[in-house]
Amino acid sequence: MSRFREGRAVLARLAAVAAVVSLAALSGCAVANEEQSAVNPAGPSAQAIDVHWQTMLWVGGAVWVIVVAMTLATLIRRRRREGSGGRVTLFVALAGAVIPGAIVVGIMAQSVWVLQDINPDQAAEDGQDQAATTVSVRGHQFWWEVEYPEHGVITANEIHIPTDEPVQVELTSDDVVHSLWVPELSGKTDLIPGRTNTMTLEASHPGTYWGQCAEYCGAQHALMRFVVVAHEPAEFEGWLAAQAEPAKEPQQPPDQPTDQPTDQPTDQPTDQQEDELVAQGREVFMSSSCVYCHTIAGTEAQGRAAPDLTHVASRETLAAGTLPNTRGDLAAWIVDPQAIKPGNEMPGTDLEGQELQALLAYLESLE
Ligand code: HEC
Ligand SMILES: [Cu+2]
Repeated sequence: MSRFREGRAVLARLAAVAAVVSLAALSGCAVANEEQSAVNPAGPSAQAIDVHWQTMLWVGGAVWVIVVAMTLATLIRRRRREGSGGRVTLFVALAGAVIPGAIVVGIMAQSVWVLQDINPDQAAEDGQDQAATTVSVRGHQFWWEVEYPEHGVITANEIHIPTDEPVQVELTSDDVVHSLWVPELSGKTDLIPGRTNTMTLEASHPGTYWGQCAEYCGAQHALMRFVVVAHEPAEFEGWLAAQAEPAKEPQQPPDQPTDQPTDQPTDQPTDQQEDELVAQGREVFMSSSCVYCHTIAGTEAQGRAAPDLTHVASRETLAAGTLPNTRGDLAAWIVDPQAIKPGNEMPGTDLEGQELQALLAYLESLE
């Protein structure tokens, strides 16, 4: 085989490999998790980013097709035409420098414009809709503290916002660098210890949008998830008001025995039995180590190292999107959080039986 033929065979093989790899990469995009898709924008920032992404995809795709077609044409065409030096030089200048240069400058200009567009400081300077709601988010290994400073509300792993209104989000971190990303609503912004970054979240429709820590922050980085819940504005006000309330105190069971004997065997606990269980669970919580890390507003539990549990039962998930918030999963979490999310900051407990049941009943009453 001549040198020339050999070279062509190698080139052809390379082109085939490149084509297969590109197709595989593209199909990877197509099966991306539907819950966190940047190409399914649900707010203005994500929309601007999506337009930019589509531009890069289609322009880049067109360049790729043209280059591959020309490579194949060169491989198939055997004879080199002589005497067309001038045209070749022009072609090299256009296709090698002028056109790629124009594409790169165009895409850069668009990306600068998109960055300006989604920058909250820029929006404020332009006097565009000033954010009426401010949320502070503090990153922790491996969960999110969410505070509404003007309303005295603290929650965790859920950011509730009203629809059709830019919400200013102030970001900082307690330990290492994290990054907040809700692909359907906006781009990523880092949470950095000792400084405050701002971003805007805006959702055009009510719904639940999944987000994710997007900066590797330790063993459980992948289980540092959260949701943004967008409400109609009136519903949002209702949510804020409910969250601003201190925790519901258990009903004290009446001292006088009622006409219904409590030891009567039933499958379902009566309301009174449930109330007693909840009151007992409050005791268990307040006399356990839980109080050193967790706050339950209106009680003596005022720890700040862990998610606020004042309204934990109103949340959709436990441990930053790791588990659904059901009684069974709550029990599994409390008994052995290290088995579920190894390396997280919560130790296990040896509570069991009646005490555990009571604790679960109490936590589930915290709506
Ligand atoms: C040393 C501190 C510490 C102690 C003690 C502790 N926790 Fe936690 N707890 C945490 C941390 C940190 C998290 C968040 C873990 C994560 O998601 O990475 C957490 C998460 C939770 C959650 C999930 C909250 C949510 O919204 O995701 C519940 C419920 C909970 N703890 C209950 C308890 C109970 C009940 C006790 C006492 C038996 C207890 N914890 C003791 C630190 C602690
Ligand atoms: Cu993180």
